[in-house]
Amino acid sequence: MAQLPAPPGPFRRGFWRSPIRGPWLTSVFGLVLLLGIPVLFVTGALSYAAYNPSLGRLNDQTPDKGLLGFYLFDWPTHPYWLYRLTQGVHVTLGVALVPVLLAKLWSVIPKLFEWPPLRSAAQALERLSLLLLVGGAVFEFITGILNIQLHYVFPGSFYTLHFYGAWVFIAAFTVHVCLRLGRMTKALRSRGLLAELRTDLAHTRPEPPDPDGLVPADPARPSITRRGAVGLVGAGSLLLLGVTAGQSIGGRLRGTALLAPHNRNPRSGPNGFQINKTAAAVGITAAHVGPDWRLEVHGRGPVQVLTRAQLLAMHQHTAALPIACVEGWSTEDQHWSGLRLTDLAAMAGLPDAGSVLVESVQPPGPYSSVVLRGNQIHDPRALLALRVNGADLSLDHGYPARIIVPANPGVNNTKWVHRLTFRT
Ligand SMILES: Nc1nc2c(c(=O)[nH]1)N[C@H]1C(S)=C(S)[C@@H](COP(=O)(O)O)O[C@H]1N2
Ligand SMILES: [Mo]
Repeated sequence: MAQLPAPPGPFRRGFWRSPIRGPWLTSVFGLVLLLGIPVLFVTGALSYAAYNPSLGRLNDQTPDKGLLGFYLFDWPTHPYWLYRLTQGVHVTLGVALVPVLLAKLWSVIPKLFEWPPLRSAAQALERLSLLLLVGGAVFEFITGILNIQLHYVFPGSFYTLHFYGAWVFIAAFTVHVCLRLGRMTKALRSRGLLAELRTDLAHTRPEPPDPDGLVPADPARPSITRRGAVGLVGAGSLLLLGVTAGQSIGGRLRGTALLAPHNRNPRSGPNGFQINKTAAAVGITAAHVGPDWRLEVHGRGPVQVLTRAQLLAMHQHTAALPIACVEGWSTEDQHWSGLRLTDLAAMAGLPDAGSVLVESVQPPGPYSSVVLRGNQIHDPRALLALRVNGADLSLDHGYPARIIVPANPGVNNTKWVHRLTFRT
């Protein structure tokens, strides 16, 4: 078959001239991703499980997940900091891996312009899998970062996009690893890391030609060493780590989380910890939560309707629990007090309640209501909180009453609650 000559520009091998591009450098970045991406995938899958998606549409924005939900399990309430840890790792690691991902893509870019584009059925299949791999990676990183930076640019649809994207990506990633692991280990063995870190610019030479065509046919003079390239990417990752991790670790480090939207305690005082959505932002007015506010408790038997004063007159319980948001930030433990959900279930005539529908006064929409599971109701630290750190809840933290449950994703700790419906 006659072969068309490659069009000028990036499709010609002579276009890509970086002398450090080659299997070794690609494999160094590849190895870091090989270690990091499974952690991202597992913590992400856990984050999804933490929403209790099997409890129905209110919790789950991905009702058609089908087989992809095979691994779901009842999200535990122990240890109480579990979601703070898994989601903090997910977000921090995801942000820190961005420079590595970009470097890896840079290192293999000549492959994108392979010519001829379709040589054989096998090669076409391989290119399709690479498209899913690269597309999947870029898609997951972009949707994740948009979500943490812009607070739910796609309310409702983020989970769906990020969840399906994750499965496509991890499938392509697994295929890629199976196909390339051998080549990667060989490439890593071809040069010693320490020797490479000691090589200066004058001694930086291209790798021997490789079957993938990463090594340039017509190398330019080096302008950076491999040590420089690895160091630059590593420094970029460390910098991102340094300006992100504080939002999850908290304490003195909180102020270092310059990249995080919630890097600072908004105020001092008992209610001076992170606020996700303010009352004003979701349309809560004084009328919703003024003296006419009542808590309705539904279950078996007559509906209980209670004022805040009546709730405060009941036996109060306390729990020290953080708020941990899907965006990756979390608070220190706050000291909440209020009524145990398990006591409210008993009051509703369902002491063995298997789930509870929590509804807020917020106009229906994302995060205005949620369903919690039996293990969350019956944990003695699971509260309908009325006060925090010794003061009444502020309006922005959910006054008159909010949910706080150990290890629960922040988004399921509904604020401004006005109705609880317990079910068997
Ligand atoms: N009714 C209602 N409750 C809500 C939200 C909301 O938008 N509406 N946001 C949730 C989210 S995403 C988080 S992270 C926590 C944050 O609680 P905080 O603002 O008190 O820190 O509240 C949750 N409760
Ligand atoms: Mo959140």
